[in-house]
Formats: sequence, structure tokens, C-alpha cells
Amino acid sequence: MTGRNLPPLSLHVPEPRFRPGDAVDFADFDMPVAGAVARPEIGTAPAEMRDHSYAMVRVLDDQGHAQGPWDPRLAPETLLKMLRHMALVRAYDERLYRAQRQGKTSFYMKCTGEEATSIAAAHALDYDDMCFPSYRQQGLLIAREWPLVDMMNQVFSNKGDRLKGRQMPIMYSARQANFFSISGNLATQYPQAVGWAMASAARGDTRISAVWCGEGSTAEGDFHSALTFAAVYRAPVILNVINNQWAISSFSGFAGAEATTFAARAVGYGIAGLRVDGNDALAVYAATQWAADRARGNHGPTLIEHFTYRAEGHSTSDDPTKYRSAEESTNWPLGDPIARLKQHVIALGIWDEERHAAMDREVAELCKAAQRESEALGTLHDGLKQPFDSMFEDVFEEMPWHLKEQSQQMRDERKAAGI
Ligand SMILES: Cc1ncc(C[n+]2csc(CCOP(=O)(O)OP(=O)(O)O)c2C)c(N)n1
Ligand SMILES: [Mg+2]
Repeated sequence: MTGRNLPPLSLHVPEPRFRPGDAVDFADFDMPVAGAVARPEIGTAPAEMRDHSYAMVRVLDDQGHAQGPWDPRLAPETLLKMLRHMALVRAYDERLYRAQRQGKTSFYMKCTGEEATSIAAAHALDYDDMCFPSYRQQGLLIAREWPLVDMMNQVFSNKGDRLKGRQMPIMYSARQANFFSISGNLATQYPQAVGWAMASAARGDTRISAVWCGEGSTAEGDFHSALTFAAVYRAPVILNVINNQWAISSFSGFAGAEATTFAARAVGYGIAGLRVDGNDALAVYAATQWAADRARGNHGPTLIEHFTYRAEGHSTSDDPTKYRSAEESTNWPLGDPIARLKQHVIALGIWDEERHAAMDREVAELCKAAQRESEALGTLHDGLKQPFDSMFEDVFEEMPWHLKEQSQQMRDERKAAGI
């Protein structure tokens, strides 16, 4: 303590608005009007786009009609395909969540409520655009029609798991789908995606990359160094931040949401920023398409904040009833992404309740059949599926002497122990 006559310093510690049991009222949520935000030319300088980091691009209005300059005017087949992929990812999540509760896998993560942020983005990208996902972008693989059985094999770490049980369940890797291996270390994919985009440009290629992280992960240093490189070299990359309001049990305020938007991170770096309603598949599609065109035209990166809500637990290891009000999810002012796209296609006269119910049954059956096929190759219930020796393989092209020695020691010890 110094003797100076000054008030003591204090820290501001953010507190979420609602805790378990609280009544949730979003009446003061300033609902952005659908169709109200201008759509800039793709080559617009970041300095002229500041307002876009604080506004919110919305296309679908409350009646399910598409409004304004961001309406991507998609063909009926595309709209219905996006709807089906969103329903499929929800059905897939439901099945694997139950499989985890039955002890068939140790871990699972759902993306309930956030389906549009992956599915609509994947539809707006080209197949050969390289995706650097976080652990909640299973929708990218579903939209790229990657086999469900292969995904489930990874979750069950069974005999069919191409990753040989070395990755945590759900940390997929699918090179042929241009889907980079998921890492549990938050935000590491950001510098990787920017580096990949820089390499693509340096080689004179035409492919771009896209990367996703949660709002909590923007507090990682990797996020900021990636943005510096992206801005300096105008890397052809789309930087997605999925603001689902929560990072396990700490709310978005701990990553800076009380002070500004996550899209506004772009402003400080001189990057184009867009903030979109992440529960509006058409807004996500339109923003992604805009950012992809911008990157392909050598106009540089775009940071897109997808404003959404994590409707369920962070993972199967989490219990959100301990830290947030259950009413948040049911009262979320931006609704449910599937219900909103469904309302849109019904309003267009190309869909109806009967077809929707039939589609839900069909995707549930598809997941059930895939699960049966995958479970035939094993689940967590029946122990290890990969030979013990395989833990030493695939790290070096040629196994170095010390690993050979260690694997021999393991074999000797197992033999001595009678295993
Ligand atoms: C570097 C690092 N720090 C902490 C963790 C533990 N962790 C795993 S997920 C998570 C929350 C991330 O929240 P957010 O980025 O908002 O993504 P969300 O889960 O909401 O999709 C944390 C802290 C980790 N995996 N890696
Ligand atoms: Mg989050």
C-alpha cells in the first residue's frame, strides 16, 4: 500500500445476465431488421466497411420471406438440399449423443442450434476450398456428403477408424473432403488456415481456405497472430467466428463481448468484417459467398461473426443447467435455424409439413442404418480395436531407432506379463 490519497483500483469481472432458475427476457434485444444492411461491392476497402462489424446481416424475416440485397436467390433444389443437410446433422448428433450415453463412445459434441453456420457455409464454398474446422463443424462433412459410417467409425474408435483411435472422438480428418484434421487445442487451426491460404496464393493456385473457431477461442494468441498475417498479406481466407454465446461454462463476456462485437476484431486489423445472423441459413450463405468472391478476386480476407446460440451442452462432459438458465435456449430471439429455413421453403410453396416430417424420418433411418454398420466394427464396449504396436507407427516415414527400441521393450514387457 502506498500512502497516496487515491481510490483503490478494482477489476471488472463480467457476469452473465441469467443464471440457473432465472427468468429470461430478451425484450431489450435490439432485433436487426431483415434486409436492412447494405451489400458492399466485393472489393470495398475494409475502412469503408466498419459499420458492417456492428450491424447484423439478416435475410429471413419473421414470416420466413427473404429480404434485401443479401438475399442469395438460391434455386429451390439448393434450399431443400441445405434443409436436408441441416436435418441430417441434427439427426446424426441425436444418435451419437445417445450412443455416448449408452457407453459406446467416451465423448460427443453436438452443434444443435448452430447447424446453419456450417451447412450454409459449405454450400456457398467450392468443394476444393480447404476447410479448417473446430470441433463443432461436423456440418461441413455432412454437407460435403462424407460417409456417415466413416464419421461414426472415428467416434467409436473402431476397426474402421482410419485415424486408428489416436484422435479424440469427433476430431475427424478427411483429406479428400478438403477437411483439415480437427485439433482439440483451441484456435491452432487459425494460423494453419491463413498459412495454407498464403501458400495457395504464393503458388498462384486458385483455391481459398476457410476457418472456424468459437467466440471463446478468439481470446487465444493464435487467433490474433493469424489475423495479423491475413491482413498483411491479404491472404485468401474466410475467418469465421461462431459466437454461440458460451465457451463451456464461461459466457462470451470473458472473450470481450461486453466491450464490442467479435466482428469488430476485424476493424483493428484492417480486415473486412461482417456480422451475420447465424441462425439464418440465407444470411450465412450470402456472407460466405461474398467473402469467397472477395478472396478469389485477391481483395483479401473477411472475418465473419456468426451470431448464434449453443442450444445444448458444450459436450457430453458438460451440464449447462449448472451455470445458465434453461430459458435462454427456448427464448433465443433469433429462433432455430432449421425451423426458419423450413418456414421459408413452405412460404415459397416448395415444401410442406408432410414432406418435412417424412424427411425427418428418412434422415433418422439413415443414421440408424449407418450406426448399425459402424457398430459391427466395434464400439468402446469391446475394448481396443487397433494392434498395440500401431501406437509407434505413422509418425515418421521410417521408424527411428529409439521408437524401435521402445516398441520392442513394450512387446517384451507384455510377453513377460502374459498379455
Ligand atoms: C488452448 C486450449 N485452452 C483450453 C481448452 C479447453 N476448452 C475446450 S473447449 C473450450 C471452450 C471453447 O469455447 P468457444 O471457443 O466459444 O467454442 P464453443 O465450444 O462454444 O463452440 C475450452 C476452454 C482447449 N481445448 N484448448
Ligand atoms: Mg462459444
